[in-house]
Amino acid sequence: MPFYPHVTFLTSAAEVHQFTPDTGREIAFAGRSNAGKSSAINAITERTALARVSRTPGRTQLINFFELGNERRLVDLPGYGFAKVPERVRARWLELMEHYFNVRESLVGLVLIVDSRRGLGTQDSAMLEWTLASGRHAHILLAKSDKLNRRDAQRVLSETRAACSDTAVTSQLFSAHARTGLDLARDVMRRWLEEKPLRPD
Ligand SMILES: Nc1nc2c(ncn2[C@@H]2O[C@H](COP(=O)(O)OP(=O)(O)O)[C@@H](O)[C@H]2O)c(=O)[nH]1
Ligand SMILES: [Mg+2]
Repeated sequence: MPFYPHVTFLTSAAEVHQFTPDTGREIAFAGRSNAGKSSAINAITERTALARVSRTPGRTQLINFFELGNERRLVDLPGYGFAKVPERVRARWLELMEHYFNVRESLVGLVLIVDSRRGLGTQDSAMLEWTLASGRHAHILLAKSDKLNRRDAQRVLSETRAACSDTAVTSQLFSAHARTGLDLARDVMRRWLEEKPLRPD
């Protein structure tokens, strides 16, 4: 039984006016290109090709919206950090992200996908700061943890938690291929999507 049995693709947006209506709640997935974001989305939703697993990273500069049901959405943000992306594409990415974070009232939290072999990078930290500064939740998936032995996996988890110890950011090990950490990630998402607003609207 899939965790989100009714998940469907809604739309791809390159501009603010193409965003889906800003109602209900949504969780955004972000990360460096090739960090394992599409694989994580597919594993968490039990779909094989909901988010395309790309072999040419850094090409998609679109925000993809998926409906989970009951006005709850999962949002696939364009990846960053790909070295060969021209400067104007980078600037465009920044502009789109700024717009998204600034206007999107239904955005409750960010799931940040970090390759567990690389650990947190500068841009990852910037994404976290952005999220926290706007009063939203953040959770890190240390992805592809099947590539690490147990000791190294625990080390990167400890380091990540230490780096975030002054904040409310949580983190966990995750592997789409080995299918580990799926339930923990889903629990975090469920809490964010279901929790009561601070001020009832
Ligand atoms: N070993 C391993 N490889 C993974 C895992 N998740 C993704 N990958 C590989 O990493 C590459 C990038 O994955 P993708 O999901 O497209 O990353 P994205 O660019 O962040 O969306 C692909 O070759 C995937 O097969 C994982 O859990 N374990
Ligand atoms: Mg992808």
